[in-house]
Amino acid sequence: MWHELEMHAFLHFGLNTFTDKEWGEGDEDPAVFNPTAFDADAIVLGLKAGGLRGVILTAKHHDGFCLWPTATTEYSVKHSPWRGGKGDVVREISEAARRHGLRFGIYLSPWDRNNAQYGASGYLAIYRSQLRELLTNYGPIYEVFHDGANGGSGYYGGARETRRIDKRTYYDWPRTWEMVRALQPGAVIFSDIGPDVRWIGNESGIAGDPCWATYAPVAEDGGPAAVGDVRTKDAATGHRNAPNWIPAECDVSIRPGWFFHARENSRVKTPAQLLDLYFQSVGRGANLLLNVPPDRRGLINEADLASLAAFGRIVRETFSRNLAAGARLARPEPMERIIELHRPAAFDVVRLREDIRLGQRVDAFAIDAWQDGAWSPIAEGSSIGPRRVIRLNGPLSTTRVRLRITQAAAIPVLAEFGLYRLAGAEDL
Ligand code: FUL
Repeated sequence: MWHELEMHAFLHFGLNTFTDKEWGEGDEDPAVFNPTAFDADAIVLGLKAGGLRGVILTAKHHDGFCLWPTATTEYSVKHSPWRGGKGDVVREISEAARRHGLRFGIYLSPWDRNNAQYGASGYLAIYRSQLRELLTNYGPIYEVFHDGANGGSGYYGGARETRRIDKRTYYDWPRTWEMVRALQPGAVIFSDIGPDVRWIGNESGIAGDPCWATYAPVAEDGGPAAVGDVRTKDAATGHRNAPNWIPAECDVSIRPGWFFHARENSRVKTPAQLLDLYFQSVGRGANLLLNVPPDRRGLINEADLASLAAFGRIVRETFSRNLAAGARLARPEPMERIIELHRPAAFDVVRLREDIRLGQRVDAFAIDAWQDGAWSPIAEGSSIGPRRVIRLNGPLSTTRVRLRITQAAAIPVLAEFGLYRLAGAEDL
């Protein structure tokens, strides 16, 4: 299911939205959290127009401020003027997501710059209680996102000091993950090394090429990675034949920052930039986690909405019509397929998908088009996995297209060999 999402949304929202910061210190006044027109339905519908099929909310960022009325700390929306202290952003976004058919996931920062106990063992019980609240009170959760940024200076209940933790041991992740499994068996767990989904290793939205879903986490020094390691090696490409299925997620913001800053309104990524990211992430078999931060009204800003809507329309229209649908499969060999179209069709996008229930089998492939009485090569690549979407330099008109699997670990089982025409790209 997770692979089928292809694109989902990140919502960075909290005190930083109102203080114009990226990382709050943990001493900001909860009273500043006061969106004037918060509308979860409008937010979710804006994301949906962009083709995003899930939404992960920063229930708590590094500053420790909780967007739901948690019992674990006073540092939450309970002490904000918004909805008279009775508001719950997690509730409103999760319900709106369900109403509009998007999955709902949570980001809960392990680093907490507000909590007096951060750095000591007592904090772990607090972190797990927060997670428990989020995993029990808000319906099905599809992804739990554990951020790797950890430890440093902070307010820490007034201590105002620097606290360093041992990332490998402090959080005792395996126990926390057990709890996630027990409470939300359908959720995938994201962290820098998995266990279910891995970080691609950059925040620019770009996967490696190839990008294998299999991966054996390696530490930067080349040794095996331990739980809690950040910046592992080879995360962008994964490893061919590694024993674990840990597909990659590409997180990137539609703006320079993760949180909303009015000064960045003119630097929202354009539909053309989003489309490039689509091909470099989704197109290589990873998922794109696109951050769209609500503004101080509690709405997605008009600039972001416009870009998202135009991008979403291009993707939707492009893939709504497979030009190879109904074509004759002239050569249906596992290692070579030729599709014959009834009439010449112009396409500029090819989409391949493997049936990943049987694993990732293809090591290399090439695509040719029949032109002027001979086969002419138009694309080649290595990993396919959940998908490979190739954008050609320009539209190509032909009646026959050939796919050759030039290397495979086992008999390839394809779920799709589709041809598409980029829709509306002339407007970009
Ligand atoms: C990073 C954080 O430090 C950023 O603020 C943001 O939340 C990003 C998604 O992850 O590690």
